[in-house]
Amino acid sequence: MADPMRLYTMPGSPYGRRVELALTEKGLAYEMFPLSRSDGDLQTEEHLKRSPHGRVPALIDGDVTLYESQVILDYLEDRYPEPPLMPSDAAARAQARVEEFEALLYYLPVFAPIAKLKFMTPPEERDQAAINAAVETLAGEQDKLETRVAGRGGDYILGAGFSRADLSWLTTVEIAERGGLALDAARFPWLAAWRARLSERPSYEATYPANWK
Ligand SMILES: N[C@@H](CCC(=O)N[C@@H](CS)C(=O)NCC(=O)O)C(=O)O
Repeated sequence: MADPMRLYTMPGSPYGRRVELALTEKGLAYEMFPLSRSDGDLQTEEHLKRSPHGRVPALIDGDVTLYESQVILDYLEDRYPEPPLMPSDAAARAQARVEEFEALLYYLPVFAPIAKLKFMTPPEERDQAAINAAVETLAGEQDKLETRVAGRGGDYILGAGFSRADLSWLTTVEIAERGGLALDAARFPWLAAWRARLSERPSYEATYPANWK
């Protein structure tokens, strides 16, 4: 039997957790290797060989070593197509990627200042007014997501079917919540109901970061 895959990530990383969710949804065996920025794990010679920019996630599958979460997800879909996490129709597949890019290229950069102000700053040095302002800016981005996906009238990000777009947005809105943007049903009713639905999938509990419990 092949060795389990090896996933190097930081607990809670939205990039790493979307890969963990995909591995779990596909029923693939993997071992987790949690890394710590503050312990210097991202800059070791060993990790830089796996991920030359000193980031997570990185995945090793036999003799294949990959970094960049989007590339890893594409590899998993190509190499282990069942069960599929992408729609079969070309237009719907493109739409799934648009949603992934919305999360990666448009939403997460708006979240980045919050990560810096909150997760990378000691509590006594945190500027709460700046955090509040950044959270409100992010809430504006999340309003756009709420309107777009609720407008599709389905249970999932693309509308009717569960897909990789759900994994990417789930990990993204949940890291935002850790940063202070509550997934409040009054402001984000569709997203709050969707998160409750996804949290009933076995993959949710299996990949929920231990340090968030
Ligand atoms: N484009 C990369 C982004 C990965 C990324 O930025 N990961 C963060 C963790 S959430 C990281 O490793 N940051 C390096 C650091 O914190 O020093 C991907 O999708 O894999």
